[in-house]
Amino acid sequence: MTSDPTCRSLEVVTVDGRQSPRYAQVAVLEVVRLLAGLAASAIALLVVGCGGDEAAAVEPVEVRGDEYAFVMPSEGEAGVVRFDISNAGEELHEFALGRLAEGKTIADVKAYLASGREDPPAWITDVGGVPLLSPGEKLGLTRELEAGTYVFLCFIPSPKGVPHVALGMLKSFELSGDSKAELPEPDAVIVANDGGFEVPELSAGEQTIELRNADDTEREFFLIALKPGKTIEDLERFFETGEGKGEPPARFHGAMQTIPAGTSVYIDVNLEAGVEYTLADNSGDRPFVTTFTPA
Ligand SMILES: [Cu+2]
Repeated sequence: MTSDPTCRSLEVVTVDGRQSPRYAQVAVLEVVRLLAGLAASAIALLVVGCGGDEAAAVEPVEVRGDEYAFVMPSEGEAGVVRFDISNAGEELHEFALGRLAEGKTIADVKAYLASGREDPPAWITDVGGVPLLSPGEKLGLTRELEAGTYVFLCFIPSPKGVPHVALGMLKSFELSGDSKAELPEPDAVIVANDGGFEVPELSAGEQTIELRNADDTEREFFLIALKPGKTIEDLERFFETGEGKGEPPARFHGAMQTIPAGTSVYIDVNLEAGVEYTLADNSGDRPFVTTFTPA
Protein backbone atom coordinates (compact mmCIF):
# COMPACT_ATOMS: atom_id res chain seq x y z
CA MET A 1 0.00 0.00 0.00
CA THR A 2 1.21 3.43 -0.78
CA SER A 3 0.37 5.95 1.88
CA ASP A 4 1.06 9.60 2.23
CA PRO A 5 2.65 10.27 5.63
CA THR A 6 2.06 14.01 5.26
CA CYS A 7 -1.65 13.46 5.30
CA ARG A 8 -2.51 12.59 8.85
CA SER A 9 -5.76 14.28 9.70
CA LEU A 10 -8.05 11.41 10.47
CA GLU A 11 -11.75 11.76 10.66
CA VAL A 12 -13.46 8.88 12.34
CA VAL A 13 -16.84 8.24 10.87
CA THR A 14 -19.47 6.77 13.12
CA VAL A 15 -18.64 3.27 14.20
CA ASP A 16 -21.76 1.32 14.90
CA GLY A 17 -20.84 -1.50 17.22
CA ARG A 18 -24.40 -2.51 17.99
CA GLN A 19 -25.71 -5.88 17.08
CA SER A 20 -28.26 -5.93 14.32
CA PRO A 21 -31.73 -6.66 15.66
CA ARG A 22 -32.60 -10.31 15.68
CA TYR A 23 -34.32 -11.16 12.47
CA ALA A 24 -36.98 -13.49 13.68
CA GLN A 25 -38.74 -14.28 10.44
CA VAL A 26 -36.51 -16.93 9.01
CA ALA A 27 -36.44 -16.77 5.24
CA VAL A 28 -36.26 -20.06 3.40
CA LEU A 29 -32.71 -20.96 2.49
CA GLU A 30 -33.67 -21.40 -1.16
CA VAL A 31 -34.92 -17.86 -1.32
CA VAL A 32 -31.96 -16.19 0.24
CA ARG A 33 -29.64 -18.32 -1.85
CA LEU A 34 -30.99 -16.49 -4.88
CA LEU A 35 -29.29 -13.50 -3.42
CA ALA A 36 -26.06 -15.39 -2.87
CA GLY A 37 -24.29 -13.19 -5.35
CA LEU A 38 -24.99 -10.37 -3.00
CA ALA A 39 -23.50 -11.84 0.13
CA ALA A 40 -21.05 -9.47 1.75
CA SER A 41 -19.64 -8.16 4.98
CA ALA A 42 -19.65 -5.21 7.26
CA ILE A 43 -17.69 -2.07 7.13
CA ALA A 44 -16.07 0.32 9.55
CA LEU A 45 -14.74 3.39 7.83
CA LEU A 46 -11.82 5.42 8.96
CA VAL A 47 -11.55 8.02 6.28
CA VAL A 48 -8.60 10.28 5.80
CA GLY A 49 -9.58 13.87 5.28
CA CYS A 50 -6.98 16.13 3.69
CA GLY A 51 -7.13 19.66 2.41
CA GLY A 52 -6.32 20.66 -1.12
CA ASP A 53 -6.25 18.51 -4.19
CA GLU A 54 -3.55 16.19 -2.92
CA ALA A 55 -4.51 12.55 -3.05
CA ALA A 56 -5.29 11.23 0.40
CA ALA A 57 -4.25 7.92 1.86
CA VAL A 58 -7.15 5.78 2.89
CA GLU A 59 -7.09 4.40 6.37
CA PRO A 60 -8.45 0.87 6.55
CA VAL A 61 -12.06 0.55 7.58
CA GLU A 62 -12.50 -2.33 9.96
CA VAL A 63 -15.30 -4.73 9.12
CA ARG A 64 -15.80 -7.68 11.44
CA GLY A 65 -18.05 -10.62 10.75
CA ASP A 66 -19.22 -12.54 13.81
CA GLU A 67 -22.15 -14.68 15.01
CA TYR A 68 -24.37 -13.17 13.76
CA ALA A 69 -23.67 -9.57 12.85
CA PHE A 70 -21.42 -7.27 10.90
CA VAL A 71 -19.64 -4.77 13.13
CA MET A 72 -18.87 -1.68 11.09
CA PRO A 73 -19.63 2.01 10.73
CA SER A 74 -22.90 3.18 9.25
CA GLU A 75 -21.39 5.76 6.92
CA GLY A 76 -18.23 6.75 5.13
CA GLU A 77 -16.79 8.45 2.08
CA ALA A 78 -17.25 7.22 -1.49
CA GLY A 79 -14.49 7.03 -4.06
CA VAL A 80 -11.53 4.81 -3.25
CA VAL A 81 -12.49 2.83 -0.16
CA ARG A 82 -10.41 0.32 1.76
CA PHE A 83 -11.99 -2.29 4.01
CA ASP A 84 -10.08 -4.48 6.46
CA ILE A 85 -12.38 -7.44 6.59
CA SER A 86 -12.03 -10.17 9.19
CA ASN A 87 -13.88 -13.18 10.46
CA ALA A 88 -13.88 -12.73 14.22
CA GLY A 89 -16.32 -15.58 14.79
CA GLU A 90 -16.22 -19.35 15.02
CA GLU A 91 -18.24 -20.13 11.90
CA LEU A 92 -17.59 -19.41 8.24
CA HIS A 93 -18.79 -16.00 7.08
CA GLU A 94 -19.07 -14.22 3.77
CA PHE A 95 -19.29 -10.51 3.02
CA ALA A 96 -21.64 -10.16 0.06
CA LEU A 97 -22.21 -6.58 -1.02
CA GLY A 98 -25.27 -5.06 -2.65
CA ARG A 99 -26.10 -1.50 -3.59
CA LEU A 100 -29.65 -0.35 -2.95
CA ALA A 101 -31.59 1.83 -5.37
CA GLU A 102 -32.24 5.35 -4.18
CA GLY A 103 -34.88 5.47 -1.47
CA LYS A 104 -34.50 1.82 -0.49
CA THR A 105 -33.35 0.96 3.03
CA ILE A 106 -32.34 -2.00 5.16
CA ALA A 107 -36.01 -2.27 6.14
CA ASP A 108 -36.89 -3.03 2.51
CA VAL A 109 -34.20 -5.73 2.41
CA LYS A 110 -35.54 -7.34 5.57
CA ALA A 111 -39.11 -7.18 4.30
CA TYR A 112 -38.06 -8.77 1.05
CA LEU A 113 -36.17 -11.60 2.80
CA ALA A 114 -39.16 -12.21 5.06
CA SER A 115 -41.59 -12.25 2.15
CA GLY A 116 -40.44 -15.59 0.79
CA ARG A 117 -40.37 -14.19 -2.74
CA GLU A 118 -38.09 -15.98 -5.13
CA ASP A 119 -37.43 -13.29 -7.73
CA PRO A 120 -34.40 -11.18 -6.85
CA PRO A 121 -35.48 -7.57 -6.35
CA ALA A 122 -34.55 -5.16 -9.14
CA TRP A 123 -33.62 -2.53 -6.57
CA ILE A 124 -30.55 -4.41 -5.30
CA THR A 125 -27.46 -4.46 -7.49
CA ASP A 126 -24.83 -7.07 -6.77
CA VAL A 127 -21.55 -5.17 -6.66
CA GLY A 128 -19.43 -8.09 -5.50
CA GLY A 129 -18.25 -8.66 -1.98
CA VAL A 130 -15.81 -10.98 -0.30
CA PRO A 131 -16.56 -14.71 -0.46
CA LEU A 132 -16.04 -17.19 2.38
CA LEU A 133 -13.53 -16.34 5.09
CA SER A 134 -12.53 -18.98 7.63
CA PRO A 135 -12.54 -18.06 11.33
CA GLY A 136 -9.49 -15.96 12.13
CA GLU A 137 -8.87 -15.00 8.49
CA LYS A 138 -8.64 -11.41 7.31
CA LEU A 139 -8.41 -9.61 4.00
CA GLY A 140 -7.80 -6.03 2.97
CA LEU A 141 -9.95 -4.86 0.08
CA THR A 142 -9.46 -1.57 -1.77
CA ARG A 143 -11.83 -0.57 -4.54
CA GLU A 144 -13.82 2.28 -5.98
CA LEU A 145 -17.42 2.64 -4.85
CA GLU A 146 -19.81 5.37 -5.87
CA ALA A 147 -21.97 7.25 -3.39
CA GLY A 148 -25.08 5.43 -2.28
CA THR A 149 -26.60 2.97 0.16
CA TYR A 150 -24.95 -0.42 0.45
CA VAL A 151 -25.71 -3.57 2.41
CA PHE A 152 -23.51 -6.41 3.54
CA LEU A 153 -25.17 -9.82 3.81
CA CYS A 154 -24.06 -13.29 4.88
CA PHE A 155 -26.00 -16.26 3.54
CA ILE A 156 -23.85 -18.97 5.06
CA PRO A 157 -26.03 -21.43 7.02
CA SER A 158 -25.61 -21.90 10.75
CA PRO A 159 -25.03 -25.43 12.10
CA LYS A 160 -28.84 -25.66 12.37
CA GLY A 161 -29.20 -24.71 8.71
CA VAL A 162 -30.47 -21.18 9.24
CA PRO A 163 -28.84 -18.62 6.93
CA HIS A 164 -26.90 -16.09 8.92
CA VAL A 165 -28.79 -13.24 7.23
CA ALA A 166 -31.94 -14.52 8.94
CA LEU A 167 -30.15 -14.35 12.29
CA GLY A 168 -29.24 -10.69 11.89
CA MET A 169 -26.15 -10.84 9.70
CA LEU A 170 -26.89 -7.90 7.42
CA LYS A 171 -25.92 -4.26 7.73
CA SER A 172 -26.40 -1.17 5.63
CA PHE A 173 -24.10 1.82 5.30
CA GLU A 174 -24.05 5.06 3.36
CA LEU A 175 -21.18 6.29 1.23
CA SER A 176 -21.10 9.94 0.22
CA GLY A 177 -18.62 12.57 -0.93
CA ASP A 178 -15.20 11.54 -2.18
CA SER A 179 -12.24 10.18 -0.22
CA LYS A 180 -9.93 11.67 -2.89
CA ALA A 181 -7.68 8.67 -2.29
CA GLU A 182 -5.83 6.82 -5.03
CA LEU A 183 -5.85 3.14 -5.80
CA PRO A 184 -2.74 1.32 -4.52
CA GLU A 185 0.27 0.27 -6.56
CA PRO A 186 -0.01 -3.52 -6.51
CA ASP A 187 2.91 -5.84 -5.82
CA ALA A 188 1.43 -8.34 -8.29
CA VAL A 189 -1.49 -8.66 -10.69
CA ILE A 190 -3.72 -11.72 -11.12
CA VAL A 191 -5.69 -11.55 -14.36
CA ALA A 192 -8.93 -13.35 -15.13
CA ASN A 193 -9.12 -13.84 -18.89
CA ASP A 194 -11.25 -15.95 -21.22
CA GLY A 195 -8.98 -18.95 -20.68
CA GLY A 196 -8.98 -18.88 -16.89
CA PHE A 197 -6.47 -17.08 -14.68
CA GLU A 198 -3.00 -15.68 -15.25
CA VAL A 199 -1.11 -15.90 -11.97
CA PRO A 200 2.44 -14.51 -11.84
CA GLU A 201 5.22 -15.90 -9.66
CA LEU A 202 4.18 -14.83 -6.18
CA SER A 203 6.34 -14.34 -3.13
CA ALA A 204 5.25 -15.25 0.37
CA GLY A 205 4.32 -12.51 2.84
CA GLU A 206 2.08 -9.47 3.12
CA GLN A 207 1.32 -7.95 -0.24
CA THR A 208 -1.17 -6.04 -2.37
CA ILE A 209 -2.52 -7.97 -5.34
CA GLU A 210 -4.64 -6.47 -8.08
CA LEU A 211 -7.44 -8.80 -9.17
CA ARG A 212 -8.12 -7.72 -12.73
CA ASN A 213 -11.07 -8.95 -14.75
CA ALA A 214 -9.81 -8.80 -18.34
CA ASP A 215 -12.56 -11.14 -19.54
CA ASP A 216 -15.65 -9.93 -21.41
CA THR A 217 -18.00 -11.23 -18.72
CA GLU A 218 -18.35 -11.12 -14.94
CA ARG A 219 -15.70 -13.09 -13.07
CA GLU A 220 -14.99 -14.09 -9.49
CA PHE A 221 -11.79 -14.80 -7.58
CA PHE A 222 -12.34 -17.39 -4.87
CA LEU A 223 -9.13 -18.02 -2.92
CA ILE A 224 -8.77 -21.14 -0.80
CA ALA A 225 -6.13 -23.54 0.46
CA LEU A 226 -7.23 -27.17 0.46
CA LYS A 227 -6.25 -29.06 3.59
CA PRO A 228 -3.73 -31.89 3.15
CA GLY A 229 -5.25 -34.86 1.35
CA LYS A 230 -8.40 -32.92 0.37
CA THR A 231 -9.52 -32.31 -3.22
CA ILE A 232 -11.82 -29.98 -5.14
CA GLU A 233 -14.37 -32.83 -5.14
CA ASP A 234 -14.33 -32.82 -1.33
CA LEU A 235 -15.00 -29.10 -1.50
CA GLU A 236 -17.92 -29.54 -3.88
CA ARG A 237 -19.46 -32.12 -1.54
CA PHE A 238 -19.01 -29.70 1.34
CA PHE A 239 -21.00 -27.04 -0.50
CA GLU A 240 -23.67 -29.48 -1.62
CA THR A 241 -24.37 -30.54 1.96
CA GLY A 242 -24.43 -26.97 3.28
CA GLU A 243 -21.28 -25.12 4.23
CA GLY A 244 -22.34 -24.69 7.83
CA LYS A 245 -22.02 -28.40 8.53
CA GLY A 246 -18.93 -30.47 9.17
CA GLU A 247 -15.25 -29.73 9.05
CA PRO A 248 -14.38 -27.63 5.98
CA PRO A 249 -11.90 -29.38 3.65
CA ALA A 250 -10.18 -26.06 2.99
CA ARG A 251 -9.06 -22.82 4.56
CA PHE A 252 -11.07 -20.00 2.99
CA HIS A 253 -9.19 -16.81 2.24
CA GLY A 254 -11.94 -14.77 0.59
CA ALA A 255 -10.80 -12.57 -2.33
CA MET A 256 -13.63 -11.34 -4.58
CA GLN A 257 -17.13 -12.27 -5.64
CA THR A 258 -18.20 -11.41 -9.17
CA ILE A 259 -16.96 -8.11 -10.59
CA PRO A 260 -17.82 -6.67 -14.02
CA ALA A 261 -15.65 -7.10 -17.11
CA GLY A 262 -12.84 -4.59 -17.32
CA THR A 263 -12.70 -3.78 -13.60
CA SER A 264 -10.20 -4.44 -10.80
CA VAL A 265 -10.13 -4.62 -7.03
CA TYR A 266 -7.05 -4.74 -4.80
CA ILE A 267 -6.59 -7.21 -1.97
CA ASP A 268 -4.06 -7.20 0.84
CA VAL A 269 -3.18 -10.74 1.79
CA ASN A 270 -0.49 -12.61 3.67
CA LEU A 271 0.54 -15.59 1.55
CA GLU A 272 2.37 -18.44 3.26
CA ALA A 273 5.47 -19.94 1.67
CA GLY A 274 5.03 -23.49 0.45
CA VAL A 275 1.22 -23.53 0.78
CA GLU A 276 -0.63 -24.56 -2.36
CA TYR A 277 -3.45 -22.09 -2.96
CA THR A 278 -6.40 -22.71 -5.25
CA LEU A 279 -8.04 -19.87 -7.16
CA ALA A 280 -11.49 -20.74 -8.49
CA ASP A 281 -14.33 -19.16 -10.43
CA ASN A 282 -17.69 -20.91 -10.49
CA SER A 283 -19.67 -17.86 -11.54
CA GLY A 284 -20.10 -18.69 -15.22
CA ASP A 285 -20.87 -21.64 -17.47
CA ARG A 286 -17.32 -22.93 -17.23
CA PRO A 287 -15.62 -23.35 -13.87
CA PHE A 288 -12.03 -22.14 -13.79
CA VAL A 289 -9.54 -23.51 -11.29
CA THR A 290 -5.84 -22.90 -10.97
CA THR A 291 -3.28 -23.45 -8.25
CA PHE A 292 -0.14 -21.62 -7.19
CA THR A 293 2.45 -21.96 -4.44
CA PRO A 294 4.23 -18.81 -3.18
CA ALA A 295 7.99 -19.13 -2.88
CU1 LIG B 1 -22.10 -15.39 8.40
